Amino acid sequence: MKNHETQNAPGRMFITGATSGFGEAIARMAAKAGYALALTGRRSDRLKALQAELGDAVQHVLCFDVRDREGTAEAILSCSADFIPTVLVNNAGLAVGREPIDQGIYNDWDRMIDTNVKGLLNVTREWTPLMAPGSRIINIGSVAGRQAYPGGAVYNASKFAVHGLTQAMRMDLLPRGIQVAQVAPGAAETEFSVVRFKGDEAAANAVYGGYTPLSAEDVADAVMYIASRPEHVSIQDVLIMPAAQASAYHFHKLQ
Ligand code: NDP
Ligand code: 8X3
Repeated sequence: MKNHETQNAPGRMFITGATSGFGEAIARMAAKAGYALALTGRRSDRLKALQAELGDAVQHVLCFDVRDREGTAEAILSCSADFIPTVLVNNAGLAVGREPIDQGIYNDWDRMIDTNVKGLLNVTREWTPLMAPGSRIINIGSVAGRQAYPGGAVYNASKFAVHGLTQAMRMDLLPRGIQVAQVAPGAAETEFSVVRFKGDEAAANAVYGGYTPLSAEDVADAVMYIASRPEHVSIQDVLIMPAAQASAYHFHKLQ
């Protein structure tokens, strides 16, 4: 279903990690559907370029690192009083490295846990007290949060954490009428693998060879579907994979 305009009145969407990949695609689709947007990320040049493209739909551009608890709180506090999100998309995240556990790099581990788990918590803790009944939170998990794979340990742990947090948040926020959903994608071609392989483009491209991966727009479409359901409908969990991927480790590749 591509019509995200008719099911539910568009409101205000706060997107973490809007400078590339899923977040950027979500911002474009949400602007088209009539949402007012807050775009966030660490790269201010990317944020400004997207703001210029999307025009009046963008109400706030917030350049901050979700790992920085004080900076996150300040950025959220700087939003105007009339910009309390009706949809919070916790998307900012990354994988760094593919080393087995006995060769893991502490700094890589910290980056993943501090961004994917603590960053999501920082943003959620600041916004949830203010959000109104009928609002939604959409967490971006991963197939890596359902199935572990070799060389994925700490990324797996961080996305298993998102899976668990999504369930517990849903229970905690049920009495307040705030829905909590997870979109868990399989392999999608974004900047994700370039970041994971620390700028090694050949290694990143190899991840997507021999099959058609998901695009950022495929994942954004799932987020928009959840966001645009009528208020009484709660889509709790979407596992979205390329047709050529059956699990975290089963791919049908044509070489
Ligand atoms: P991208 O690398 O294209 O985008 C990641 C986004 O996260 C960027 O906008 C980046 O912005 C932001 N980000 C990263 N670290 C921080 C930070 N410390 N503070 C604020 N923002 C940050 O990757 P994707 O779009 O693919 O990834 C988005 C999410 O989807 C991640 O959570 C990822 O784990 C998940 N995912 C990705 C899959 C894939 O195959 N691509 C599959 C399943 C899940 P900036 O660098 O400007 O801060
Ligand atoms: C990203 C998908 O399979 O590279 O979350 O972990 S995978």
